[in-house]
Formats: sequence, C-alpha cells, structure tokens
Amino acid sequence: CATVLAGCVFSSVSAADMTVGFSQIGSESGWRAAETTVTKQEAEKRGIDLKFADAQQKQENQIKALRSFIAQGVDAIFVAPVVATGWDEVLGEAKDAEIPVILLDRTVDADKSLYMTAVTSDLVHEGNVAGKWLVDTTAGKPCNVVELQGTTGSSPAIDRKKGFEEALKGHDNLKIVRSQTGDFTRTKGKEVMESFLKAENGGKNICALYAHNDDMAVGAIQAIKEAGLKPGTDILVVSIDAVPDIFQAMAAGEANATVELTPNMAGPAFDALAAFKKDGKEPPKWIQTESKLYTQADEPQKVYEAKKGLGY
Ligand code: GZL
Repeated sequence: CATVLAGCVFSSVSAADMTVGFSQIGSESGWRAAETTVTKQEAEKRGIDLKFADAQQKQENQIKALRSFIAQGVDAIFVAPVVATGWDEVLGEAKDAEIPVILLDRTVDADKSLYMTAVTSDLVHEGNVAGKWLVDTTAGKPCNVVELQGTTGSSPAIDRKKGFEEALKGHDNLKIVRSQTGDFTRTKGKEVMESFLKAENGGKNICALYAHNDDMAVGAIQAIKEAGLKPGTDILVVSIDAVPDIFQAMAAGEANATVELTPNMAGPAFDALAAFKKDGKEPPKWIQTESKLYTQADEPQKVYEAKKGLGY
C-alpha cells in the first residue's frame, strides 16, 4: 500500500471493520457442519466479525435471524436458505436497509435484485452426474431405483431430482420405483430406506439407491445391511456431497459413487463482498463451485484420510 497510499486510504474498507450476519440452516448433515466450520475459519482469516445463527432447519427462524441482523445494522448477510420460497419480504427489508445479501449453497425463487450473488454448485449437474454414472454402470441391465430426496422445497432437492431424471431419459432399463424425502439426515434416510425395502420384496426388487446427500445414503446403508443385503453390490449406492464417511463406506465396498460439493462457499462469498466494499464492484449473480465424481476406483481410503478433519 505504501506506493498507492491514496488508493489504500480511500478504497480499503478493511475486513476487520466488517460484521457479517450468517443465517445457517442447522446441522442436519456432515456437509452442513463442515460448511459452518469452514465459514467461521474463513471469517477468522479475514478478521471479520461473524454473527452466527442456527435455524434448526426452520425457515421462520432464518427470517427472524435476518430481521435481527438488519436491526443490528450488519455490513452484509449470508444465508443458506432452507427452502426456495417465502423470502421476498425479508430480502426486500434487507435491500431497503442497503445491506447486501449473499446466498450460500442453495438458491431462492425471488427476484435476483434481492440478493447480491449466490455461491452454489450446479445442483442440476450434480444430479446429472449421479444419473450418468448409474446409466453407465447398469449398461442397459434392468434396474429399479429408489430415491431419497433432500428437504422438500429446497433447491438441491428440486434440482438434483431434475438432473438425475434428465440423465435417465431414454434409458428405459432404469426405473425410479420409489422416491421420498429423507430431509438430508441419516436418521430419516435410514427410516425411509427401511420402508422402501419392506415395500419392495425385502429389497430384492431394488437394484440401486440414489440419495441427494451422503448422510441419507449412510443411513440407508445401515438399513440395507439390517435387511440382510449387501449395499454396494446387491443395491448400488450413489449420492452427493463427498463427506469422509461415504469414502469409508466406499472403501468397505458398501457405497459406489459420490459427487463432491465443497463446504467452502464462504471463501468466494467473502471475496466478492470485499471487492464490492472496496470499489463497488458487483459480482455475477451466480458464483459456481466445482462438482467432481468419485468412485471406488479413486482410492477412497486415501480420500477419507485426506478429508477427515477438514471441518466435518
Ligand atoms: C447442497 C446443500 C445440501 C447438502 C446437504 O448445496 O444445500 O444441504 O448436499 C445439506 O448435505 O443438508
């Protein structure tokens, strides 16, 4: 800064002066817990004062938190919106208060002028990658699929279903015979998989499980084993997130594939915010994070060792 003192003096609202309110959904999955840990680490790195609010997966708690952040006059709001609808009013209040809002890992059905940017993966693409893996793996063989959907009305549940179904189009050997929400949790994933197994001849009619996240898949794997079947062989298992525990299951031959979702949505969000605060530069409306397929061929035990402890 020594050489461009003027620029520094006028342009750098140093991060240390910034307060950001973060409305987090809850801790429904290992991935969600990692996102919280990483967001706090990213704030710490930048000297940002992060006000954290856990909504216990209830939208009304998120709306209350946003109103509280607005009343406190925070410099910006981050929100991971539990469901896609019902945000217009409170986002309008943030806009009126001239507080920029950044969406993390999920999107909302609201006018794009109501938020600065959304930092998310391509959720449709994730479902598509999972579906394509199953198409390739079954190679035309008849295969009844059961699906554990994410939280009803959330953008990942809607988009991951859409992408998966698109991949299966034209491959009539693959049929989704049961599809129900497991709310992104292990407990519910196990419960719903138990009902699928009972309804499908003890699981003998089921060839594959597609779970919208690894936590539901891990719960379902337990149910499959308790039904006396081998997950990963009797019933193929494909899911999304790439949390450490799914790699442990893969290493044991009990899961087959996962699509990686980075828990670090906050890094790009903080960077976009800093650029905006520095010189008013608006980011694009979507900052997309990468998605990568992992299978049993990718040395899952090694990946598990590398990932565990990264906030999960
Ligand atoms: C997806 C994210 C999902 C994760 C789940 O972007 O919103 O929420 O896939 C989490 O693990 O519950």
